[in-house]
Amino acid sequence: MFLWLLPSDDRSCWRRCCCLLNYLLLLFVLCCLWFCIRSDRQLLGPPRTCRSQGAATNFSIGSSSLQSIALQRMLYKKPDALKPPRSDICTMTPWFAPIVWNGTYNSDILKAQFEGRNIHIGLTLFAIKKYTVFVSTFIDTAEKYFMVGHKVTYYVFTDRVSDIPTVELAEGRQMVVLRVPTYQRWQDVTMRRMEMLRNYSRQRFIDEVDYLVCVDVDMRFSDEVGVEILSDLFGTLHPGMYGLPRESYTYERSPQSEAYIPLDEGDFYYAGGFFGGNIEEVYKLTNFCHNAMMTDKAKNIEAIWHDESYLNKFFLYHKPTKILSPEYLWDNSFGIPKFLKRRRFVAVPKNHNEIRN
Ligand code: 4GW
Ligand code: MN
Repeated sequence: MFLWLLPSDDRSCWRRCCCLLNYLLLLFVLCCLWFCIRSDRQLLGPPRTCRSQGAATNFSIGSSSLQSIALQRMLYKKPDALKPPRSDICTMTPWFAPIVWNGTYNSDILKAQFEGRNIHIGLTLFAIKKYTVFVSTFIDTAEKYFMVGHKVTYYVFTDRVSDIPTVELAEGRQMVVLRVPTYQRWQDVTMRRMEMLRNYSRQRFIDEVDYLVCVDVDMRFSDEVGVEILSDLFGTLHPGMYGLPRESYTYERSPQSEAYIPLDEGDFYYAGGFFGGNIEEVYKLTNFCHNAMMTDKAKNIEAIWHDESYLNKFFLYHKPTKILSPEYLWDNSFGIPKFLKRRRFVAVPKNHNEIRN
């Protein structure tokens, strides 16, 4: 309003000055804006998109994505940092792989962790020659206890496709029967499982399932086996050898064999009848075992406990990330020791003469 007090020449001069100032201000704001956008790009690398979904925000940076999650309240018994849940058994290896025993984990917490991941588990079993008689009990009991509520595919390897019974399966579960060759020698029947698992891992399992669980067929499930067993690579303590000193483990002791383990080495004795993990790890395991067997075969040697000996060699130098206690592979002929709170997967007694001839 003071402009009106000035002479008219001076007034138009002031107007021009104000106009110029406005232009400069606009230029300054544009410069700032450009600078902000540029520095933001340099900090984050490739272009960034941000989607807002209520409370959750997802960022895609290049090919990876960062997600925010909704937190869920849960009520359960508090863990005690100064008191282990059980003191009668060992629950952790020196390489920090948990040993899974009843009473050491909370399955509600584990279930919540797996919820929404929609995992698919492959359970492999071999029923060659007369071992087809074990299939129906195996599947019936697995339907009741094995990974209930999860997607499961039973892969049944057999040379007698027509002997495999059709079993009614729960929703989300299916059976795939795979015809495989048989071998004359029984040692080859058990050992060649490694080769077939290796081949199918790279041909098929890698595209179909997230985890593989590879077990003996002469077994029945008699209690829950769930996501607590899952890990990148897991093995199981042999029910006959968990408490022994390493020198008495029945490892292969001949230095000529690929399965050789010296007397001063060894952590545990793992059972050949229950191992697994993700497909990459199961591939490494089965590929190693098969190749080691072939190397020995070329030298006309075979490890003392066949596939189990090569499995033990592999686990010694490529340690499992989780270990299952003998709850997961028990044989009632060993009695029922006090520490064994559950028997989840138990050997079906077999008439050796009848079944193996
Ligand atoms: C001796 O005559 C035999 S036959 C030893 C094993 C045989 C065998 C094993 C067989 O004829 N058919 C067969 O399918 N298998 C598979 O190998 C089957 O999945 C079985 O569970 C697995 C290991 O053999 P196994 O259960 O008899 O071994 P152990 O007694 O040590 O659990
Ligand atoms: Mn068996």
